[in-house]
Amino acid sequence: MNEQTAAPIILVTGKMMNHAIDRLEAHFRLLHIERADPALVTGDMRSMVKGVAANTVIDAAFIDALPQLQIIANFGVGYDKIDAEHAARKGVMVTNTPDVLTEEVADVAIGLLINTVRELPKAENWLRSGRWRAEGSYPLTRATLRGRSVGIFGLGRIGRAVARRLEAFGLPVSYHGRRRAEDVEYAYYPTLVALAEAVDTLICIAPGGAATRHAVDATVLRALGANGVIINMGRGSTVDEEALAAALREGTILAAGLDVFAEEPNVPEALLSSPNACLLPHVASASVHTRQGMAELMVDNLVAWFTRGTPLTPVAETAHLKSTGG
Ligand code: NAP
Ligand code: 8YV
Repeated sequence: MNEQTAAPIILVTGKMMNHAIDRLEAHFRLLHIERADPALVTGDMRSMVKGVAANTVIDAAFIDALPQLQIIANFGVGYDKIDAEHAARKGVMVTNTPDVLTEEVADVAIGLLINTVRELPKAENWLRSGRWRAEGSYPLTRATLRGRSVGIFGLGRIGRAVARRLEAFGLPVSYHGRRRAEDVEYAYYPTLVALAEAVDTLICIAPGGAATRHAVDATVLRALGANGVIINMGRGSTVDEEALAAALREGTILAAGLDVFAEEPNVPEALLSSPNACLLPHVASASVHTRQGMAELMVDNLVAWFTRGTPLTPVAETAHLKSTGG
């Protein structure tokens, strides 16, 4: 595939880091599109594009606009932006980037938890703005990690890495998912409300999509209680942001730490102005080390598909598909 004329054509959607582009260019011929909009698909794209390297939404209409498409390689482990069910129906493989970001994201989950509970960003601002010198020590934080009990919504690869860290912090862990995990001893709750009732700290690291949309709603927030802290690392869509802003405002819960939002990069004003929300711009995997690892796995999936007909990390919806070659 190094021979440029024989190399398959890959369409890169959205902005992709240079490391990914360099690795893609070593194996493929590339075309670029700003966003995956069927109206922007040219005749050349229609007739030649066999793979997509995706960093944008890829919906059914875009998949249909590329009749030669064989594979969509997503830059990221969460693939709620890709219509994987439609891809499966059309025989189009979808891959994601699991594992290579697990520990990094778990590190940031713990960092965000500590920042939220112990108010470290606000304390730093206190120092930088001269208030330490002018007014004295930063006020004692109302909250502490000590004595907390943590529930994890989505005990998958990242959820487990977070749980291992929490164990080292001496905090009890329990979880909710669609099924009990037989290989862990953490307490399992069959509903999210039951989990929220049992803990005072909820860490969400479940995938986005229809099945989890607004899973964290006003009822779950009430169940978490007045000492409650919620950390969302998964997807913004899993939390009802309006209900969350109201819960923060009214003291239904104590604080929230959010790395993800429903309409990124737009963050609701009610959260921006909330003094007890600690907000990050979706940075959990955003180190050079980890983003390069993700880029490599994304490209390796494309290379494996076009050289041997099976990708390294297919998503569940398309794992059964076989390459027909060509
Ligand atoms: P994973 O290993 O597939 O874990 C997902 C977990 O969620 C599984 O334990 C699954 O358990 C549970 N789950 C799935 N659907 C559910 C549902 N409808 N209700 C309740 N639980 C459900 O994935 P991962 O590698 O840990 O990544 C998890 C998510 O983190 C990604 O999908 C992505 O959205 C997010 N993420 C965010 C960042 C960031 O930068 N903030 C970075 C990486 C990943 P069951 O199958 O037993 O239900
Ligand atoms: C990335 C992520 O920020 O992997 C995921 O699911 O949310 C993050 O690692 C994102 O995919 C890159 O755009």
